[in-house]
Amino acid sequence: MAISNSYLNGVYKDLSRRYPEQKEFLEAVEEVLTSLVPVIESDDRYEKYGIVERIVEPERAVSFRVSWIDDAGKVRVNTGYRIQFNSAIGPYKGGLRFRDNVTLSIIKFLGFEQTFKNSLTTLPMGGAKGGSDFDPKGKSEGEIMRFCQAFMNELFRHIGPSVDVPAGDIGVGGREIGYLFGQYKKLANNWSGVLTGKGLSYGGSLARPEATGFGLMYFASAMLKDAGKSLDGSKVVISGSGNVAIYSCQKATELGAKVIAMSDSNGYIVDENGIDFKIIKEIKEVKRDRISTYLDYVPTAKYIVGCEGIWSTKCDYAFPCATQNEISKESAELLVKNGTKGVFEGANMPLTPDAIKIIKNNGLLFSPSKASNAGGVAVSGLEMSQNSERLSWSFEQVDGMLKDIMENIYHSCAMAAEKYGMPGDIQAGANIAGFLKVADAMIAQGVV
Ligand code: NDP
Ligand code: 2IT
Repeated sequence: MAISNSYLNGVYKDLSRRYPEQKEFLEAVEEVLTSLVPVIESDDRYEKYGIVERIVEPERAVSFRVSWIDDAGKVRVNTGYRIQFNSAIGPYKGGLRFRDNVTLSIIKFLGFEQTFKNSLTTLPMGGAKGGSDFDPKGKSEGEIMRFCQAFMNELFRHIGPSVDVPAGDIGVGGREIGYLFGQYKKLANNWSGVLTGKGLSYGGSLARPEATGFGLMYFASAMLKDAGKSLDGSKVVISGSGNVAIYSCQKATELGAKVIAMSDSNGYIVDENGIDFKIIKEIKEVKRDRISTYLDYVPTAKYIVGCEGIWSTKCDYAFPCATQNEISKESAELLVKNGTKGVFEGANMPLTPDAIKIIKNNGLLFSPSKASNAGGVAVSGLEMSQNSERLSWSFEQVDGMLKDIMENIYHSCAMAAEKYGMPGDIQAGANIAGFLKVADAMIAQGVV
């Protein structure tokens, strides 16, 4: 369906002509541009200064060869990427994803989304994303370290504390950030906060591991409060069992919800008594094992093969925290049929466009990832501040700031939606509020 504004539609059509194979990137751009119709129609400066055609094109995109040697002595080659999308409001900032399905399209969609997400946090951070089609799963410690070093051998010349500050994402956690940081320091001969998500003993921030999951629940709580509802006493389903999912499970439980299902890419577990996040942490962060082994700890739980089936579990609120497009139209229909009252995105773009339509048309609450998962990058921004002033703040201080930031994001999305005639539409509000700050900075800085 065409976007109902000729300028926006023209930009989108031109982009689809140039990058027809970049499915995820085009999906993300279409979603944002569709929300911007009332903004473009109420202010002609955005068209006059070519803001939309500039904002959909990365300022710089680097693709590079990563060569490393596996434990058997064989030379292996992967593709590395860093897409520096937009630096209007601050240095490029965004995670690195290591997973076998990584493509240029996926990194571009993530970098594009990051630009608006970072703007919503109110902290001075531009948008970027990077990664590689390397999957740490099943690799030895030595292989992971050698891969991270080889990746940084190229990346180091493109980053810096006031240039571009990468962090983690799927497949990149504290362990990988440590190896990447060590190699950066060696090559650059410079000890600076060039990555976030660092270990506590070398410049990391308290509450960064928890930030995305905790932030998601702070955001959902603010949205539910406005709707006269609460997580307390509710049944919740969270997909994934990685960084975002684990700390979402912890905070949801602390707020009185019962988390009854979680998954990995092989299948999902159901525990009607409430999943203990400490067990998931042990399985995934310490043993690096499969979620099916939850049954060794809780024999009364159930394990079902296949990950998308998790959305057939009856719950009050759903939190997709695994990966893009994990909720299809059919899964969205199941959620509606089962009486789910809200869907809050923890992963980036976990609902397909059709699934979002079904959720919204049936009156469920819906929060888009660029708003509700902004807690991770927000605390990354706070880690950068702490590194700059060479101090470290207490857990309570960082967690308190995170909660304030997430509540502010919710209110600024709600206000933008209201102002542009779409009250309650947090998806549109997030796109508009995120866009305005970046677009106004781009206008002020001229055509560059
Ligand atoms: P992790 O690598 O820590 O965890 C990813 C989890 O998702 C793993 O449990 C993985 O299982 C599972 N998974 C992957 N694909 C599927 C699938 N198709 N169905 C079910 N489970 C699947 O990544 P993160 O938790 O860091 O990231 C999760 C999502 O959150 C991503 O979309 C990421 O972009 C987003 N995000 C992350 C932030 C962060 O700070 N880390 C911040 C904001 C967003 P398996 O073990 O089988 O691979
Ligand atoms: O998608 C995301 O916001 C992240 N993976 C976190 C990025 C960051 O720089 O902390």
